[in-house]
Amino acid sequence: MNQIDETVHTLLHSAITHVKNAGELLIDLMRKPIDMKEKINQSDLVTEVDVIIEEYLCGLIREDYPDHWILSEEDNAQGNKGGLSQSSEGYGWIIDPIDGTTNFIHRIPYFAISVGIVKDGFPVCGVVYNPLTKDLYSAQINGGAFLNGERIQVGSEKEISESLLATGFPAYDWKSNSDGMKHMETIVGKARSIRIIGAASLDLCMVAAGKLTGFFHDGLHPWDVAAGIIILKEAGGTVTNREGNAFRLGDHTLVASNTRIQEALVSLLN
Ligand code: 2AM
Ligand code: CA
Ligand code: CA
Ligand code: CA
Repeated sequence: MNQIDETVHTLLHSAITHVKNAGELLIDLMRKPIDMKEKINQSDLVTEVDVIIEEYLCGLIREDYPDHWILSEEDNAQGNKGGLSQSSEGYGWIIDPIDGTTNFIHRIPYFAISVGIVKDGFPVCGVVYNPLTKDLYSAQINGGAFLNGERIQVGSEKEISESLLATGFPAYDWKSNSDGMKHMETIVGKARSIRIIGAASLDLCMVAAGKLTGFFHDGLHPWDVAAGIIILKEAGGTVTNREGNAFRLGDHTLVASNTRIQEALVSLLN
C-alpha cells in the first residue's frame, strides 16, 4: 500500500468504528418517543435523533482530525454552509446522520448512517450502516466493496426488461408533469419493476450488492450519495448524471447501475 492508500485505510476504519457506535446510540434513542418537525413540507422531516447523531459524529471527527472539513445535512440546513465548493481541498467528511428519515420515523428498517470521505473533492472511501439490520457496507478506492466484511459485486443483468430499479422523489417534485413522474411512466412496463424504498445511500448499496440493478434520483445532496457512490463503483457499478457524464458531488441528477444497463437507462431517462 502506498502512503495515500494507508491514510485512507486508517480513515475508513475510524469511520467504521464511529458509525457503529453512532448506530448503538441511535437504537438507544429509538426506545423513547421521537420528536420530529417539518423542514420545507410534510415530506421533508427532521428529528432530534438526526441532530444528536450528527453532533456525536462531528464531535468525534473534530477531535481526531481537526484539520479535516465536515459537510453534514442538518448543520447545513441551519444555514451553516460548509458547502463543497468552498472547502473541497484536502480531506473532508460528508455526513448524513440518518438517510431515510421518513422510514426512521415510521419504523421501517430501511435507513442508514452514511459517512463518505473525500480528498480534493473526490470520494476515497465510505461507509453506509443500517443500525437495525446491522448491515455495514464499506469501500475504499481501488480496494473493492464489502458488506459485513464480505466482498460484494453488482448484478449481471444486461437488459432493462430484467432489471429491478429504484428511484425516489425530491420533496418539491410530485406534480403530474414533473420529471420524476415522467420517468416513472417511462420505466414502469419496460423494467421488471420499480421500487421507492426511501434511502438513497442504501439504494446505491443494494445496486452494489447485486440486489437492485439500477437507481436514479434527482435533487439529491452530497451527503445522500458520497459514501454510496464509492461503494457502488468499487463493486463494479457506474454512476453518472442524466447527461451520461461521470457523476460529481453537487450534480443535480444521478443515474446509477450495474454498468451493463447504464447506457440504456440514461437514454430512457432523456
Ligand atoms: P433523507 O432521509 O436524509 O432526507 C428518499 O427518496 C431519499 O431522498 C432519501 O435518501 C432522502 O434523504 C433523500 N432526500 C434528499 N432531500 C430530500 C427532500 N427534500 N425530501 C425528501 N427526501 C429527500
Ligand atoms: Ca433530510
Ligand atoms: Ca439523505
Ligand atoms: Ca438525513
